[in-house]
Amino acid sequence: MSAPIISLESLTNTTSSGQLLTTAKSGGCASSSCGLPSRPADMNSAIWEKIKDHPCFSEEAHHYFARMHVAVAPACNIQCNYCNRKYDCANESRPGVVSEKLTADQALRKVIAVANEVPQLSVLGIAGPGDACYDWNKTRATFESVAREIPDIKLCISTNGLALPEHVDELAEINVSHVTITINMVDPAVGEKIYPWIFYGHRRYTGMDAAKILHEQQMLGLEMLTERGILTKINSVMIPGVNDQHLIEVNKWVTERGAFLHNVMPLISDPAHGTWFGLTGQRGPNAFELKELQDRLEGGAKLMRHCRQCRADAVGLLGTDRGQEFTLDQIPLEVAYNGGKRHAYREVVARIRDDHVAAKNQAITTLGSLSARGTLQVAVATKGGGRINEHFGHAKEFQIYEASQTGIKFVGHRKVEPYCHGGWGEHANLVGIIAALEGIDIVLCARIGDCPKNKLMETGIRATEAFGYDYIDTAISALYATEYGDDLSQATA
Ligand code: CLF
Ligand code: SF4
Repeated sequence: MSAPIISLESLTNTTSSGQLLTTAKSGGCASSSCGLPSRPADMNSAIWEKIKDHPCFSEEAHHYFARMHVAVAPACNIQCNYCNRKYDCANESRPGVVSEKLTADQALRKVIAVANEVPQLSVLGIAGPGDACYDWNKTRATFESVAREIPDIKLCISTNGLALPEHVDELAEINVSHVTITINMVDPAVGEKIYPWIFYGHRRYTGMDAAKILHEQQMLGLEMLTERGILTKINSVMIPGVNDQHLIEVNKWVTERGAFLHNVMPLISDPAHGTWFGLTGQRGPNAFELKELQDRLEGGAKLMRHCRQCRADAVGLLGTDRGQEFTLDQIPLEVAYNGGKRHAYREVVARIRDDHVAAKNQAITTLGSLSARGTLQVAVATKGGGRINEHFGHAKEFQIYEASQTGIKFVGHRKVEPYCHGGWGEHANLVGIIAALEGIDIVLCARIGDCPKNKLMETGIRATEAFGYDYIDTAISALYATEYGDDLSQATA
């Protein structure tokens, strides 16, 4: 493969917009020259405008754009059996995490500080640490003040849905364009196993009554959002033996009511988190069970498979949380917005994005031209930009792709502890990485040493840096063609 046209580092580590633009101009295939729009052929332009820079609502956009959360909404009106109130809302966040709670003014300072430093920033989300609709005044005040300072940032919330209907009109009025509702059931008999109580209309409900009210509010809220053209994502926590089979029914209900995306998340159940499910031994699904269910749900609302179960104060590209760089104590009391880096970055992305899509289309054409059948499971180390641009030893996660003659599908990610520690390899972490890569045929990365490469090979997992900095799809299609046509050892030597 050819040398990289553009690297993510050149986009995000340079400080002057001039440098950014020079980098883009030096690229090989200019966006317009490919003659292909980055908008998918089966998507209308109004939807595309809404998702093209939202990293959660578009898998393609998550290679380029970042979200940040501000933890301004601590209060919650329900109890989920997978939640411990000492931690953030587990409907949208990795359980067991505590975020720095902010006032609306503090949140504004933080958003400006991040927007000045993180050019990929495109979305501000409020995902707790409680419920964004129940703790409405803080949510609204935050969105209004941020929108005044940074008008082009997209506004996004996550809610359990109970208080959603009463705020839908206000959400539309203040231009909240994306809403996530966590819907784990459409049958109150299932719901009462997940929700011990809710607080609604100034009183507490339990059992079937609680689950029935929650269900009705969630469906009403979803329908109201659809009517107003606000894009919706449904999060469902997959709880084996409780709602795993039932999520097929949930998928049907939400698809009928206009949900754009369905994100099935694995229950993370650790006794140390002190949740009801954690303490009573309720297990979460493994990666294979999750994928099997996701595959069965294909055909309804689009499926999200790239969720990272973020923190309620997450910052950055999905999978690379920079939140610790922007704690309140590191942000000046007075901070003014400067959109220079963000605008320069967007210009660069606009130029390279169609090139990326053209590469994807070429990869699909290559696969479609093969007569062979079979699948290839590929793990990729990447920092973003759709390229293989991370060293094996630095990777905190691997993106997983499944290649077949019909195309290349992103099927998820697997988190790992990085192998490399200041120049030397940590054997225990390599053992964990090998376990996390179970079922993978080949690992693609920018660099890998002989030691980890040989250890992987001993367990039947090949690894190569031969495609370093290439587009992921281009590399995988070439590998697949070699695997099912010629000799893969040529590619991995
Ligand atoms: Fe945040 Fe959620 Fe908006 Fe995204 S996260 S409120 S939709 S901006 Fe995204 Fe994070 Fe998954 Fe959420 S990866 S947990 S889906
Ligand atoms: Fe916890 Fe979120 Fe459920 Fe409230 S909605 S109980 S914060 S997981």
